Amino acid sequence: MTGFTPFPPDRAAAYRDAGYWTGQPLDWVLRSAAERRPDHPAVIDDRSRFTYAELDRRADAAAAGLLALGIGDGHSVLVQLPNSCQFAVALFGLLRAGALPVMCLPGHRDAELAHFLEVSGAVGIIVGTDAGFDFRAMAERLLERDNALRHIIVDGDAGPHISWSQLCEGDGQPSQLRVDTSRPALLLVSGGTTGAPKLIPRTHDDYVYNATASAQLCQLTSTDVYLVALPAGHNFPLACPGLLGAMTVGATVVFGTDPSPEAAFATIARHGVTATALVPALARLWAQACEWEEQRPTTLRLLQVGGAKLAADDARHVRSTLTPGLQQVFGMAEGLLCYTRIDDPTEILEHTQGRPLAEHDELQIVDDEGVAVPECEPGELLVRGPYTINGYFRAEAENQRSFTPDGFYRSGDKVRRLPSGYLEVTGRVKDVILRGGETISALDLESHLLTHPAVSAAAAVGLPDPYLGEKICAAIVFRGRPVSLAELNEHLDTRGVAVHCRPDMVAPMPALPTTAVGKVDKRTIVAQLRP
Ligand code: OOB
Repeated sequence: MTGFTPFPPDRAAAYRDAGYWTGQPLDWVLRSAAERRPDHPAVIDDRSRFTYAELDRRADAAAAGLLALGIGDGHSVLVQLPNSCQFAVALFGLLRAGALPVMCLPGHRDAELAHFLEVSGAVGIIVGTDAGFDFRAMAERLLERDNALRHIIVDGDAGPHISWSQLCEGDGQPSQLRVDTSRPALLLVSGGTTGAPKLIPRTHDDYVYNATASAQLCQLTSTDVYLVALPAGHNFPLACPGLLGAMTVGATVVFGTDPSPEAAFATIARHGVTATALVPALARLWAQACEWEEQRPTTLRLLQVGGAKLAADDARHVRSTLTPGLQQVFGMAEGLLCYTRIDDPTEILEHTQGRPLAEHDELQIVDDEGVAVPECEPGELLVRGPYTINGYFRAEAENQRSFTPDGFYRSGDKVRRLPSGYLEVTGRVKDVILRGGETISALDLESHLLTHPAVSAAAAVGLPDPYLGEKICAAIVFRGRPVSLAELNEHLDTRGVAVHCRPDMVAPMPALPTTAVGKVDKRTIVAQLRP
């Protein structure tokens, strides 16, 4: 496979010797659960529920259907399905056909998908039909472009295209594939809010480890019920431990399609959900909703929050309203996962973003010159390890920038390592505002703004200014009546925020624009506010 950077042989051997990589293909996660607990509920959505044996059989049927179409053996296929049992059928069906699923999110649109098609050379796309957007029409537009796309497969009304449910109808048994587990099992898409999204090849070996070790760390067991609240194709709900991790222990996975507190709380109550993963904006909303929703989550024992920085005040609020079992997760589709541990003290749970999953995760925290910074000092996080990629898929120029010569991934995240070994994320290397010769950390300012009782969400961005270079704009969602710039700055004054770090303007917004997984999308904010 061209454009895939494998792990170097010496490190691969070390990870095998140390027991991280077991040589199991990713679809084994389902096969082995089906052997151990055939009659246990595996996946549930609003329309259906399958036991492990049923899901296993359906994945086989899907694989046979895909192979009959000529899709298999290294072919890439874009998967853009809503959270549903069919998401799981499609993922395992593709794996068993020997195809390479590209995990798109329902929020992706023409520009992103066209890019994924071009880079992956995908021959097929599997889309759904609900969710208030015409995914089928988008797939048709993509088919007309110059790419390798040949098959549009639709779960729902397929029109002239291939019906997913018909494709899955047979009872064919695909022949047992011999898989090289050091090769990619699937392609994730990068969550970056800057530049074109990149494709991230995750190998069978590293992703099986990712899911299995995460489930172990979170102490998941077969009695757990995991709710997929974020888009299922994102690494966090997919494998940290998410859907795949839940399967490694034979737990039950519930697919939610509406993460609003009202809908999600009802789903949690109906199915006795014990664990889920959210981005901070949703966790904050769920915690606030406990004030007005009658039905609150009572069964949740593990609430993972990650994808962006969770403010300490929000962490405390989440723990007091939703569950004391808050877990902060600092992760990336490229690999590295940091988790707080279940029995960590309050200080760690509320003020840090966890520590690495694996003993063999190698972290460096460096300054602009690439020199290691002293403990507790912020610097850029570089990482390599048993489940961190060694290069983006078919992105030579990007790889030159994003990886050091000895194979460390430059995360672009600014962190400090505390004496406890835990990390605190202090911002993005590039998420700074350059105002009149000063460098202002956007994350820092946002965390101060969020402490004002009238501020529901905040994003600090730099806007061009003829005198200052950039001026500081605070895009803010207010609870009720907007607060003036003067009043906000008074509040920042009482918190001891330096004068040059205070906003020059406030832009009230009904909601902050978000990326496909629900993180604040600053590029769009700047585009909206630029004069
Ligand atoms: C997760 O993955 P991605 O690929 O969508 O985004 C990764 C980036 C990180 O590089 C970092 O900038 C940011 O998202 N991030 C956080 C964070 N968790 C992720 N920033 C501050 N605090 C955190 N806790 O977002 C992701 C993947 C797996 C598990 C969890 C999150």
